[in-house]
Amino acid sequence: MRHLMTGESFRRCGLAQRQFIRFFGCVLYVLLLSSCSTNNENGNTTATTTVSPPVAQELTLVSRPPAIDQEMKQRGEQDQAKPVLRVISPANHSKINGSTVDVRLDLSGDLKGYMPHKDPATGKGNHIHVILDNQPYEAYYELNQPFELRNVTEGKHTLRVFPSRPWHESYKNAGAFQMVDFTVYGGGDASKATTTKDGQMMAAPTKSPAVKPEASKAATSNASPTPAREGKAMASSNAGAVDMMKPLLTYRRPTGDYSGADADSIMIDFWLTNASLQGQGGDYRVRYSIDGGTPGFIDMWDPIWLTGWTSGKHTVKLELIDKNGQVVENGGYNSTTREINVVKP
Ligand SMILES: [Cu+2]
Repeated sequence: MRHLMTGESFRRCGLAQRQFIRFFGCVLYVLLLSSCSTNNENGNTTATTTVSPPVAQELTLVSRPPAIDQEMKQRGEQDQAKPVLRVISPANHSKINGSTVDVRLDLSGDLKGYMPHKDPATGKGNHIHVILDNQPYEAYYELNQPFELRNVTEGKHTLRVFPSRPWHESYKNAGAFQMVDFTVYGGGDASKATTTKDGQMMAAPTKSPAVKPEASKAATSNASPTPAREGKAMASSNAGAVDMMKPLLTYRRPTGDYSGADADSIMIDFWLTNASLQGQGGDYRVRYSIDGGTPGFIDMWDPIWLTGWTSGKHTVKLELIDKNGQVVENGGYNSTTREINVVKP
């Protein structure tokens, strides 16, 4: 009897406890919800926290910004040029000893005055985009001397090059894009410091943290009294299993930092090889997604501009997809995500 009573009271007690826990849980949940929404509101109004993105972002497609239209007019017929590049070095399928790879290019074709050169006053100008493997591109301005890819790791690599305008929109005529592969023996060691030709330290060991592009660029520009060659200490990477005969999407822009007027509308630009898009009678589409959001599609091979960016870091994903919406496999290059940093006043 006593036994039963104890058992029953125990069960009752257990029931009461469970109900209490449930009730308390609900109260906690409601409290959490309200505190979350309060935090969000604070985040929205101050916008100084590092939450990315801090506010909802609504991007809109816009046409080429008027400032660029104006610049195009001032350039005369240059934007109708059909520049043709040829990679002299590294030769396709070549073997290279050591971690520095000289890129030498030959530019020909119907140039209409197009010539890569950095204007010292503005720091801008026509340039060539140089892409090692599937890393972000590097800008190469003065073709009379080679561009040095430094600290290139051992193994197989791809190099992609194509001419660009000062606002980083690429020329898309036949022959503008070139791609080669090469293999490095005794390449760069990620644990060793990268130095300039004079042996001057230009970057800390790339192990951790990775070399910051801005830091190495700054170091290059004032490395020595004699103007240093254009070049860049490369991040560690190797070629994907790319088939040069298969459809290939080359991610170009956006990349890096955007501030001031540059952050108003940001261009997505890419190169397409062995594929035509559905708006031009082909089978393929380019799918883009910002911050992992609802994807958009590009069916004509032209740059697009998106406006409405909020301050902070954003990811941009660009993919080449087939009729069935599947990413076209080609060494992993046809699906690329880059992080950009937008700074708005
Ligand atoms: Cu560029």
